[in-house]
Amino acid sequence: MAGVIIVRDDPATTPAALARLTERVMLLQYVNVAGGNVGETLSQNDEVAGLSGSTLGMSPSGSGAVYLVNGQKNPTVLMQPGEWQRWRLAHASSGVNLDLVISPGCEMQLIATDGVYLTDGVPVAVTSVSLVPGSRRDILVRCASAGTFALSSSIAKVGVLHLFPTATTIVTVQVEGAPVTMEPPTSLPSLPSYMPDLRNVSATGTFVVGFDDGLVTPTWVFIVLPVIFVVLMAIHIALWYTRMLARLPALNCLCRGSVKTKAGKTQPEDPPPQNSRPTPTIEVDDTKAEDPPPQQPQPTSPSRGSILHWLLVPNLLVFGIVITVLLLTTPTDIFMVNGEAFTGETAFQHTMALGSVQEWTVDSDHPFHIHINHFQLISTGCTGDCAFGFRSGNYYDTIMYGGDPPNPPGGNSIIRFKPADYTGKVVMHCHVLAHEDRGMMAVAEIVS
Ligand SMILES: [Cu+2]
Repeated sequence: MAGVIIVRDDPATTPAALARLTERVMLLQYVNVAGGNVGETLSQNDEVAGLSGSTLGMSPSGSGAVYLVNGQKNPTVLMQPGEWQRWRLAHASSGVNLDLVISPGCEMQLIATDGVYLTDGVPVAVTSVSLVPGSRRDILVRCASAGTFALSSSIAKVGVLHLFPTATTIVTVQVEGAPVTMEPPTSLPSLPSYMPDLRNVSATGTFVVGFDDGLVTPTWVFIVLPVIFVVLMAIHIALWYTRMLARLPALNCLCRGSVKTKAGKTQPEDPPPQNSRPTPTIEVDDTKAEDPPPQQPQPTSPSRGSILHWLLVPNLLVFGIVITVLLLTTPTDIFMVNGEAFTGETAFQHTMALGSVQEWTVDSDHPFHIHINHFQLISTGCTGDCAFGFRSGNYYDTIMYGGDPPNPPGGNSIIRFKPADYTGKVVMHCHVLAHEDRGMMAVAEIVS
């Protein structure tokens, strides 16, 4: 379940050309009626876990993945030819990126990112609008002439993490009626005072955010394994000293002693252990297949050394099986921030002072999201435009993939922000729900 909260602009400071636009609020939700996320299993991403097996009346081809807009599949938006509308897009996906394009004949301008107008105060013409999990984008849209157009998911960036992989119409745009002549807004409301332009401001606090994941064996395994080994050896030694195995003489005879054949061949044997008793020699006639069976050895007293040796084999075998099973079955995929899976809300990884200028270096392979304070993107790590459209200078609360292709993956973003008036805990995390819930979350603290 998801919804949208709109914080309205102050009418006194909103440009008239912006205020008069017809608004469309579009809550975009990824749903996979076949179960699971793009490239993931249902257990890793269970947006519709409770609906597994149901198609909700939808029968999409392929993966079964669809986008719903305000709960509808491919709704129709009405516009007049030449009309500019303001669309507020909110991406309520827990783990899939979406790249939107519009049909030729229509155009889009970006005016706000994650609820904040562009820092430079002017709309920017864009050919696509990319949304990572949790992104919000406000865009201006116009189609010049009557007809049916489409806002569609693009597959141009397939290969970028978790992109919705199907070229699908998300919204049908029906343009009809009397043409209108409109000019788009040329200016945007100023940002609030707590979102200053920090591009040329020196930082007074720094922090590095690194995202990692990998298979980790739980600590208890490394405690249990030596305990099991000690127990096995204790049983082994106890049995030996109490001579319980003296009741199993046959076993002893099978493992010790030489076997000499009538043909003079001597079967391989292990060297006798030290302090062991003399071992019996068994005469075996192997010259004829029909020869009578060899004389059965007489029960003898077991050798302590040989029993110890014999018991070591099953002991080590059991221990080897236990090690193998535990090491193969217990590791889980742990997601971490700076090498630590989330351990608690007071395990602060960073402390910052109210009013300081924070400069963070953020590993942008995962969608980094932080609560309380939006941040200004200072540097993306991309050569040219990032594949997901992130631009330095704008404010965001979620960014990802500063190292978009064709740049090398693993690029870092530089962000700055100024904690303004809130003191206390601040949560930061990967905005892929399945990663966050498996530990990719951390807390920082703002102090006065
Ligand atoms: Cu992640």
